Amino acid sequence: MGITGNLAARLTAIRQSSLRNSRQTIMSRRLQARRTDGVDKNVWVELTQMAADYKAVNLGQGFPDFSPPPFIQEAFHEALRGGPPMHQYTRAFGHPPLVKRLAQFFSRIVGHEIDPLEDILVTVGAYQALFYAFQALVDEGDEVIIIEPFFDCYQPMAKMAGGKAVYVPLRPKVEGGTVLASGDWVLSAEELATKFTPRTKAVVINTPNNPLGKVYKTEELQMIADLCIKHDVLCISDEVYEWLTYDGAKHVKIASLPGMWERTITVGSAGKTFSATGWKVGWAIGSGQIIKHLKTIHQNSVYHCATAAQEAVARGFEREHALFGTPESYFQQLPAMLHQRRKKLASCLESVGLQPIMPEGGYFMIADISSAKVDLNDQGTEDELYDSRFVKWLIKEKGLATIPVSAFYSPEHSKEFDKYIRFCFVKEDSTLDAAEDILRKWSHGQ
Ligand code: IK2
Repeated sequence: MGITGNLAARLTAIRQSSLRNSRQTIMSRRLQARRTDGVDKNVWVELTQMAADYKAVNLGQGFPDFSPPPFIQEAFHEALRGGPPMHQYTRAFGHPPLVKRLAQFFSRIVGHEIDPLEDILVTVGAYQALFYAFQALVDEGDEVIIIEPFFDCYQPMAKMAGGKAVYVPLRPKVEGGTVLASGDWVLSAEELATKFTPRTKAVVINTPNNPLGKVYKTEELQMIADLCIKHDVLCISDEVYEWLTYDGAKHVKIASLPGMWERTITVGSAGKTFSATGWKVGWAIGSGQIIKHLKTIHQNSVYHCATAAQEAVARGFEREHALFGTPESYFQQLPAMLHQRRKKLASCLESVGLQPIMPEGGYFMIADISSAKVDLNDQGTEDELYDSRFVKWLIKEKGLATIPVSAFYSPEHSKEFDKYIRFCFVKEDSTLDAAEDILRKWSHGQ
């Protein structure tokens, strides 16, 4: 090999070595952004898969296994047949007919004239409205007060925005030795007051609550509102189950209380409203001064939600506006139907010795499993909480899927609440019958 050949070989060797080094640099670099640390586990992903793997009767995840009402299905079909505009982008912050209907519908409930273009943002489900609220409003180091038990995504969303979750639990007030209803779980005003600091940016509430079914009373909301106003703090109010209340419980919007419209982001879900969770249409409603910041996140990330689904939801609200308060309204019919299913599930649980906590609202019922005698030694990992191991046992050995209630608590408090599991009763009667069959056979030792 001549001088030129030597040089070429050396250059190739240098190039290969620098390529190897740069590959090593990439491989040794941290692949993951810190905001994803510790939020990688997700109860829905894990248990939904497990329920499918074991073909379990599914009272786990909160979705109806029956069809949405015909009028809303027809509205979607019509939207799809509505020509090119229904298949293309619409207004980024919400399809005009939908924001118009939402403003018309909710203005009378909130007692405030809602501006369809300024005060509403349509999102991909309530999940995204919540995500935007955290991203747009919470800064590095801000504190967010979360009332336990809580829909599990609030904590990772606060963390991913750089904030810190601060927890305050609803505590069961025990009378005569048993807690029988979700209304018996109460928030201590004194305890909540101690959680506010100069870094507190927002309080998150969820009424009707998932998983407990608690429907906050006006006095309870007023107490929270007074503290928000006193400390000049925002309120993120997750009200996806707003139409689902039972036994005379009344849903009240915290945004309707004096001084709260200006500081509340109310989150809603067409999925829960019209029993069509797969459509993933949701919204955030609040003062334009706040919503404009959520819009900033939206226009720089998702930009736009599916047009035809928004059109269908607009038609659904148009119908419900006309029928509001009448027996034909779906917002009357759905809770009436679910009231029966809730009673059916409660009596089944009682009959097999699992004490249910009767929910005043929502999709779910939690039940005390402390009296169930089950050998869980082979289930889950050693550090896994009792309810989580119990739920896995129930799926694998009995073919029934439920959700552990500790998943709705902070790591600090989950151990105290690991003797409850959550059942979804928004299911066909035949699904509830199949669950009852499993529970009865189990209680008879089969
Ligand atoms: N907020 C709450 C309180 C929810 O329960 C949900 C839906 N979660 O249901 C899953 C379960 O608990 O089994 C949402 C927000 C999200 O709503 P959407 O489906 O509109 O994004």
